[in-house]
Amino acid sequence: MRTDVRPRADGLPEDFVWGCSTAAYQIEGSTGADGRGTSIWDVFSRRPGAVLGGMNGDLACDSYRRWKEDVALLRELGVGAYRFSIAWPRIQSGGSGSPNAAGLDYYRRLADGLLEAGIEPAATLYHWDLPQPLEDAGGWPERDTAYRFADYAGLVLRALGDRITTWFSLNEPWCSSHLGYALGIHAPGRKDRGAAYRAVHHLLLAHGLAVRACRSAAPGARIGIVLNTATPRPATRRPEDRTAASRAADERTALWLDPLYGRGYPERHLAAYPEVSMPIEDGDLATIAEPMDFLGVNYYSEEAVEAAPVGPEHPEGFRVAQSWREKTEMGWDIAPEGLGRQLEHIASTWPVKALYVTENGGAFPDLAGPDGRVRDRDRIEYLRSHIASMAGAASRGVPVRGYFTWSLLDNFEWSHGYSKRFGLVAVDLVTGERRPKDSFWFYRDLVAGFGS
Ligand code: GCO
Repeated sequence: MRTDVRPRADGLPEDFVWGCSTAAYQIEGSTGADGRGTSIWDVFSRRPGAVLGGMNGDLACDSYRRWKEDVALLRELGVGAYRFSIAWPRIQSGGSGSPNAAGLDYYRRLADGLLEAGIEPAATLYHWDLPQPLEDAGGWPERDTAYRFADYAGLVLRALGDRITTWFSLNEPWCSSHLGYALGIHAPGRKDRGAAYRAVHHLLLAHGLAVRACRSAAPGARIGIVLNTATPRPATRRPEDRTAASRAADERTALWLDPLYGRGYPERHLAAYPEVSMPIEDGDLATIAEPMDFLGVNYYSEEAVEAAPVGPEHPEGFRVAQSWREKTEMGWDIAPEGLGRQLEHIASTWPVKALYVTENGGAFPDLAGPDGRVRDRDRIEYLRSHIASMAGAASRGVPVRGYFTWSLLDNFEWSHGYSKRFGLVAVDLVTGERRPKDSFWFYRDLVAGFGS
């Protein structure tokens, strides 16, 4: 841990960064504007039954046109950074070839607007919106997709690396591989575990190639990856539940962090699933383990798992166990102590130089009163308790350097459409009007109190 940082009473370093996170497909809208190509989410969201109510991101929060309003909200919050994602189809409409100038210009304007407001732009290169032509050519299970991503990353870093100096290669690659290719509940909606594990490898390879691209195209920038790690506990002491928990933890954590930190894939996990194999070629593991500047961790909940009969619903042989705990609107247990536990587990198991909590937040009912005000006390308590848990881990030596809440705005929550609201700010889907909730003012005061 850096010793030059004076730990504060709350354990967080003086230069701790507070921020908010969003993602392109979830907030931008304008999916047909200015040369943007089609992504797998544009296609998947139109598949009958894929998304609640047949909703999609065509309009979303209209942030492509209203980005100045979003920057003004961030400025009012007083945050030090804003994590957004760059839509690959805006930069290369078909996923390869020369860049779309209008797409680069949009992100240049957004970055400049943030910098003028004293807010650091922090960009995610891939937040799930793969250009559809690349999926038509096989998608992440195909090695070539990793090379296409490397070209895209190099192009963006060369164009924007002077304005944006904090980069995240991928957001939650587990969601891309397992939800997109094994369980089929996210785009592209395939159910093929073999394809999912080929996707695991090519996503990690893509990340490593992007780190190399960053070192050459934007030498002054920093880059990491964002993972939704999890270390579920066994529901009972039964041996089968303990095995289930270790398999679930490996799938969500070691399967990713072991290769990223030069340890190769966890043999225990691959031995548990002999039907899948990793298409490793010479040099791949070294590429994947290219040193990162930091690790982003998304945390929402901590669950217990139990053994489940292997089948279409539970191909891995485990499932989340029922629990008595209070839950968010997503049905996820509210377990603030799990955040500190997760951060300490990661910091004590892998040689992580610096950690950011890149997403943390909760979906709640958010009923507006007759005055239109959303008194989201439940979200305030969720944020307060999780931030306290994170600060506790920091006071015990975990090198956590920043916290980004999910999310600035209510937005398109993937297969749930717009039915689940995570924002500090409510968005009227007809008028586009942004209305800060009580949690917005809570977060503003918390940031002001900590400094940012
Ligand atoms: C994710 C994504 C976000 C989600 C958020 C709430 O990590 O899943 O980054 O796009 O909206 O996590 O589910």
